[in-house]
Amino acid sequence: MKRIDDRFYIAGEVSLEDIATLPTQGIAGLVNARPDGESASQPGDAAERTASESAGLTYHFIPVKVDGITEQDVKAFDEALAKTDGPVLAHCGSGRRALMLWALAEVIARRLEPSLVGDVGARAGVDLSGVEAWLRAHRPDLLRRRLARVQGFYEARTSSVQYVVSDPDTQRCAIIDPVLDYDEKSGSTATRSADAILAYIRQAGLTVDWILDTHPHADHFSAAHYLKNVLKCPTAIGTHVKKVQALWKDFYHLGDDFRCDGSQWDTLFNDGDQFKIGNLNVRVMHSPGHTLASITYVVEDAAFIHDTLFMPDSGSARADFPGGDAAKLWHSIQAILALPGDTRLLTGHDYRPGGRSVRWESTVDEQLRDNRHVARLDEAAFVSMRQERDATLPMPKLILHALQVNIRAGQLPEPEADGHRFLKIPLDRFNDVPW
Ligand SMILES: N[C@@H](CCC(=O)N[C@@H](CS)C(=O)NCC(=O)O)C(=O)O
Ligand SMILES: [Fe+2]
Repeated sequence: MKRIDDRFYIAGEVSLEDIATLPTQGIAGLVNARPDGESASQPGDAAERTASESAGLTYHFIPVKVDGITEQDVKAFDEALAKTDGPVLAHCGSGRRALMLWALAEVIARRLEPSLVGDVGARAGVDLSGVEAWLRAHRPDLLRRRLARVQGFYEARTSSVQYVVSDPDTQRCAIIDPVLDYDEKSGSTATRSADAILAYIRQAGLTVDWILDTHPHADHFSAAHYLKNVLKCPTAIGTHVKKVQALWKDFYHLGDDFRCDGSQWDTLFNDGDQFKIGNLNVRVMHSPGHTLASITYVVEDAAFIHDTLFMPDSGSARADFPGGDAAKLWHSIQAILALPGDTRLLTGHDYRPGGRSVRWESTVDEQLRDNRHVARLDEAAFVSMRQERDATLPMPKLILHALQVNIRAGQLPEPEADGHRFLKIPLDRFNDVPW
């Protein structure tokens, strides 16, 4: 007898003596999933029913063959478990059909992710590959990845795209890469962009679970801090932001009171971390190259790829900021392009080549076919193209303004004695760069 969880156990063939001892092992019900006459030694339906009843067990006969399980069988099995007040033992010849019925019932009731069925089988030492085949044949809807609802917001001053990704079932959402407006000519800040996101969230009736940044931006201020104050919900970024903080602490000659431990965010994500937005599954991919700390959020069928790839006609992000690395960017891009071909890719900027109208969504297949920096190129060609091009690019207009704010999770410098905030601009830290 193998324990699957507190309420469910499986076994291969059982004898009438075994059945008599089940109540002493805490079992309240028996499901017999084995058709009569499969082996000479099996007691069979009638004898097992009598033995169960005299032991005080509930008894259900749901005979199935591996290739012949019907939806009706799964339903009957689910009801048998629901009707039994206590743990159930299900058996067949080896336990495999018993566990298949259980896994199918759990998946259909949405208590178990189809992708986790294999792990259940591995833990029990049972081959459950038949479950996916069954789902493909009978319930393909359950295998389809859930669709994330994505709303993009274009911020024209810095050509940035901000996102709200939400779960249509639960109305929970995350905000990704929100911009705090800044006019460098007057030194004015504003929350117009962030407030437009808040208005959408309110109008759509969404609840915000997360404020996420993909990387410490070099061209605009993050609105994460402002939104956290309004929404009282956690902020997050990639864990390697600590290295970016250390790098820029030196550039800005910050004092020891500036902590390079990422504590300015509530959560720091590692490569492979998983979390949920409502019922949507999110997986974090470390995507360095543009910055040391860049991450991609893969939300079901939508990946927020920030500054790795732009739209196919625009190519890719630069890799020449402190901590940038063109070869690492190539590998990060390859990992993104290894996602399923219909994955929606949501980029972090659209510089509208040729003045075309703004676009921010592509797919893996489109990028593989058309991206002008990546399609049909190898790593060496990409790296030399990127390095040549980066050598011609002036620093972003706001890089020195933005990083000192963004390494503090979007918190502006504290006001000085006169009540005003000041930015600090290091001079002559970037030499030999185009102006
Ligand atoms: N002109 C823009 C340039 C911004 C910029 O450098 N953007 C980065 C992303 S943060 C990039 O990858 N640009 C690619 C390119 O310009 O080719 C500015 O001054 O803000
Ligand atoms: Fe960027």
